[in-house]
Formats: sequence, structure tokens, C-alpha cells
Amino acid sequence: MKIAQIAGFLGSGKTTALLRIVAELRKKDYRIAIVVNDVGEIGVDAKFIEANGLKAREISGGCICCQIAGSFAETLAKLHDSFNPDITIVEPSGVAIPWGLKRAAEYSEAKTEMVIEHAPVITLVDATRIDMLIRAVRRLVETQIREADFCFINKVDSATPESIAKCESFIKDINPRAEIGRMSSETGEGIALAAEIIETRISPRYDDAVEAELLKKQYSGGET
Ligand SMILES: Nc1nc2c(ncn2[C@@H]2O[C@H](COP(=O)(O)OP(=O)(O)OP(=O)(O)O)[C@@H](O)[C@H]2O)c(=O)[nH]1
Ligand SMILES: [Mg+2]
Repeated sequence: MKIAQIAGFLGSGKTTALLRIVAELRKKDYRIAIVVNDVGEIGVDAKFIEANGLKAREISGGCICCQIAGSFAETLAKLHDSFNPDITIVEPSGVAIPWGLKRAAEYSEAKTEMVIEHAPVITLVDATRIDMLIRAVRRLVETQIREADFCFINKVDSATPESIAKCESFIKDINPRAEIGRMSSETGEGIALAAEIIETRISPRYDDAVEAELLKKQYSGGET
């Protein structure tokens, strides 16, 4: 089962983008499940989603990349056994750490007969709030960018060219490896690309050594 996570700070547009990306993937007849980890209010109407032929699960009560990694793994195992999705799209909470989520997803292999494969980690960066993000939650946003394979500058329909450029240089500084795209759930820009990335590419499995390296970069404070 392939796991695709769409990371990004609170309100960065994850749910809106996820629903559009799922619609795109559904055109190709994939079996898709959605797992949403809401720390606050519920953002996705599970009944609505299921009426459209998908499976949806909500997990609350903590962050699935750390505090409740076990219930996340359990949920994935159950989804696998009952629905056997080709792709499970995960919306982590806005404060989740992508590599922690990879590790948590792999725990599910101990719970049933299944193999987890990761789609590229996609991180959304809200271009309309880039100044606030840099000012107020810089460390967290840096981590989400550093651990991404692909960063989408999101909400480009209502961001200024200056904000978009600022996002781009912020992302490049933190993670020169990451590919960068633009997204808008309003105009549909970037949605087909995100779906294609999820469909056709894979990202490495969780690796202690890689995480240690990422943490070292984060706490050395030298590179930003
Ligand atoms: N202009 C614009 N607004 C957007 C876009 N995508 C989402 N929004 C708006 O941004 C707000 C947050 O969107 P959500 O999709 O709920 O964001 P989220 O990241 O899932 O939020 P949390 O789950 O609360 O962290 C909503 O008011 C959306 O309508 C976009 O592409 N352009
Ligand atoms: Mg959401």
C-alpha cells in the first residue's frame, strides 16, 4: 500500500488540495483511502467522502507522527485488510513531522501482512501567510520543508508575486533538494502534477541515519 502524505502548517490548504488530488486520482480508478489527523475541529466530512466511493478515517486525540503513532498504524492495517486501497492519502495535523509519519506508517507492517511504500512527501507552503509563518512558527515550517521531496507554494491565486518569490527562496535555502511547484485549489494549478507525483514516484523508507542527519541540520542552526 502506498502512503502519500500532504504536509503543511495549520490552514495551509491541505484538506482542500487533498480532495482535489483525490478526484484526479479517482479518474484512473485507483482505490483510494483518506486518513485525516485532526487535532482540532474536523475538517473532512467522512460520510460525504465515503458516498463518493472512497474510504475515509479520522484520527484525533494527538499527533499521528508521535503521540498516537500506534493508532495510526492500526488504522492503516485495518484499512488494508478491509478495503485494500492502492493509495492512502494522509493529511497529518499541521504540526506533524513528515519523517515521524513515515516511521509510524511502517509500524503497520507489524500489525498485518502488508508492505508500505511511500509516495514523495508533499509539503504545502501558504504563500498568503509566508511572513507570519517565518515570524511565528519558523522552526516547524522549516522542518516540514526540510523533510519534503516536493514543496508546493500554495494559494498562488491570492498571493502577491513578492510573497510567492519569498516562499521560493525560503524553500530553496532550507531544502535545495526539494522540487518546487505552485498550487491553487481555486484555479486547479498544480493539482494534476501533485496527483502524478503521488501516482508515479516513490520516496525512501524511514531511516534512523537519515533522520539523525536531518535533526543535526535542524539544531546546528547554521544553514538558514
Ligand atoms: N485562495 C485560496 N484559498 C485556499 C486555497 N486552498 C485552501 N484555501 C482556503 O484556506 C483555508 C484553509 O484550507 P484547508 O484546506 O482547510 O487547510 P488545512 O491545511 O486542511 O487546515 P487544517 O486542517 O486546519 O490545518 C480555507 O478557508 C480554504 O478555503 C487556495 O488554493 N486558494
Ligand atoms: Mg485540514
